[in-house]
Amino acid sequence: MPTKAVCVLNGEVKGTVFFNQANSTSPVEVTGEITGLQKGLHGFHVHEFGDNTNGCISAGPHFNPRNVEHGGPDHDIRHIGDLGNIQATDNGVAKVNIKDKFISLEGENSIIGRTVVVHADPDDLGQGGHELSKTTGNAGGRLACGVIGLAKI
Ligand SMILES: [Cu+2]
Ligand SMILES: [Zn+2]
Repeated sequence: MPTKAVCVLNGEVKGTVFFNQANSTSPVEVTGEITGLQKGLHGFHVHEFGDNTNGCISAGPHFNPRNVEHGGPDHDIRHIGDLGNIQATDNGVAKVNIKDKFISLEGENSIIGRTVVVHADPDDLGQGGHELSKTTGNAGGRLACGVIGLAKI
């Protein structure tokens, strides 16, 4: 049974992201568009809590049920929520087109009810040598966020 989810991002930038998983062991396809960004790379993560009471900061740290260091989406050692970067073009639009094997829409790695955050700066994928590289990728402020919810199939 496929599962679908959606996240509407609000803040200094805006966007909508869709999640689609064909079955519980399939990768999750993440698609969508974010607008109003500065040109370049922006960290793009699933954070632990579906809580926006004090803005995006209430979403807490990266979703990390395995309790390991931050990494890039292609790394074996990474937070479940580490989806890497999205890239905005000259017009400030970033198209999202990710296929990820770590996140899920069900089970222990489920991202339903958690928060997508788009950051001001690039995620260094754990390799920047900054004191924050191994926890956040040093991706800077939280430009927009939204809670991931189930969508109609
Ligand atoms: Cu983040
Ligand atoms: Zn992380």
